[in-house]
Amino acid sequence: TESARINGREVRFAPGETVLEVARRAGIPVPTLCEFAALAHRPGTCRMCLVEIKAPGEAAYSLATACDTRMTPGLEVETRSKRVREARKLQASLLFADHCETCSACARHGQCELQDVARTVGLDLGRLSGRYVSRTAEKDKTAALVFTPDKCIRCLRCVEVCRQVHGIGAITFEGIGTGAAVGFDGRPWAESDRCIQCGQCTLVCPTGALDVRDEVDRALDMLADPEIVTIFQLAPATRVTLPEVLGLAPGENFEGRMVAALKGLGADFVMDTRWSADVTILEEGTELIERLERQKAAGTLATHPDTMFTSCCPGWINHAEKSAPDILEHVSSTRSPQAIFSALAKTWLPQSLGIDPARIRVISIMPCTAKKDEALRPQLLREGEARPDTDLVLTVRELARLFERGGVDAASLEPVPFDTPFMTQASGAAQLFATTGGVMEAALRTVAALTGGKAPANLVFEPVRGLANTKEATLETERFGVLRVAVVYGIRHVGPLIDMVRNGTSPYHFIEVMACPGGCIGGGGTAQGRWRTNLPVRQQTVYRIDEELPVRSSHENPDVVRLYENFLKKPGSHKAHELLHCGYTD
Ligand code: HC0
Ligand code: SF4
Repeated sequence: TESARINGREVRFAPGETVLEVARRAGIPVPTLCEFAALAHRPGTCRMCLVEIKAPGEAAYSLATACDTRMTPGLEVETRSKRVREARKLQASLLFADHCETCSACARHGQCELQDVARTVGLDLGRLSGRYVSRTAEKDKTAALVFTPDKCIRCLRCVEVCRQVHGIGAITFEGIGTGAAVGFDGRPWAESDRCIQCGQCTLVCPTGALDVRDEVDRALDMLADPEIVTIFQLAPATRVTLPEVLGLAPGENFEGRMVAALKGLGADFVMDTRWSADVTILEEGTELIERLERQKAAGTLATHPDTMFTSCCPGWINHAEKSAPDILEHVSSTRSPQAIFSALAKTWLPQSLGIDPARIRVISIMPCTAKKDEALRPQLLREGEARPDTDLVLTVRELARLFERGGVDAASLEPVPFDTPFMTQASGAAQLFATTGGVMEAALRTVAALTGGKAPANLVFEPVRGLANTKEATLETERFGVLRVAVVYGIRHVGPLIDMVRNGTSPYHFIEVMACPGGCIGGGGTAQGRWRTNLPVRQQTVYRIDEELPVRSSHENPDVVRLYENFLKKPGSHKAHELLHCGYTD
């Protein structure tokens, strides 16, 4: 290591480190806006990290951006001189010159990185404030997301996250002067032929420029209407991602407190998407086994597998439809657990409990923004129905707002169990859906049991665990010999697998795809800013919940067995196809 000085204090550093990295490690905060460490993103555009530097032999200090200036031996760095403070203050006021200051009505109010920087530098608004805000810029909305151009500070974090995670470049930098902002190929966002609505860009945006469409008031209206029976479904990942949105540390299962808070707000039923994840495994597993039987009969099972992709991630489905429609025949027709839950909440549940289905509103709580988009898919409309089975989808961030607006403090409540014996009981396998590899592990547990497969004694399939982008595993079965599977997240990493399936060289019988880093625990509806750093803890919490549940495999869930006995007859039945499967748009 080499040595340099920051504010007169000696610091050690490794060659190649930036002034910002060394300062951070030394506990010396430097304000930043465009820089995002987890993406190694440091375009130097916001210029908030200005410091003074002087190399050995130089007579005077000069200003430099700490994020993209490399530390050199003997460098003298000043982070709080008067010149530095004045320069940062000026830079901040330039950022506010074309920033629309409707802060009190902004979703990020109170946890906005631009507000934080303004406070750090002691912003003096002066004559520039709001002077160059574009008067024509309008909000650009999709079913799930909202872009407010005059809140964009041109940090390009969103461009980078979309490029690094998905490699599809759905969001780009457009326009000039004060009109410059990110955009979507010059068209309205909803008409992008690349964006998959994953919401990753909303996780890294430092201001309220990119965010989820706020539908909290619609939920409050439904809760307040005495004619409406509200049924909430809580997605597998929501219980492990809510704590961070509430400002707490990750690592706890918040399920019981979520139920308590929703009941406190007047929810009629609070149920569990994990239950329908178990149903998904029975339908998708049956579909897989039927496909394998056909390949066995044709003699192609070992040589030319007819690969099947999972279908539960709506970001992945959007991508397949927009950019790889020719492989849709390889995508499972089984609906996602969200859609399966809602279809049964509008049919089996009211029939069993004697409720008029017309009074029911299903509200999903999801870690995902694309689930709002999925809920509106025309393929999920039941015949003769005008209203989608899933009436409303709230992300975890909106759930926190629902609690705040509704006046409940979820963190302080005593945990309460789910509502009825219907549609709440879940296996550990269903909890695993929350993370990359989890749908696969759940499927392997059940497929092994149904085909004479060799599952590990503790039911933990290690090769599909962890946070690697791409994973592989095999399962030895009596009925089909060795089955090969793959697990992938990030659209960037699914490309090579799509190519293999296209050109007939895929060795895989089954592939799980999730769009977001780490799967749903890294979904676009979770806590902003903490992207990636907290994924390992969220994932370990998921694994722990699986181990704690008495039933570990989907086909052993007694409430799912009852669903088939009383209503659907068997997995893959005519009725199951009508309610629990769907087609796609190519
Ligand atoms: Fe997921 Fe799902 S696991 S996509 O990640 O399959 O959003 O949590 O709800 O539908 O169950 C998200 C999470 C779900 C669905 C389930 C699947
Ligand atoms: Fe890219 Fe996802 Fe944002 Fe669309 S929603 S622009 S795909 S990061």
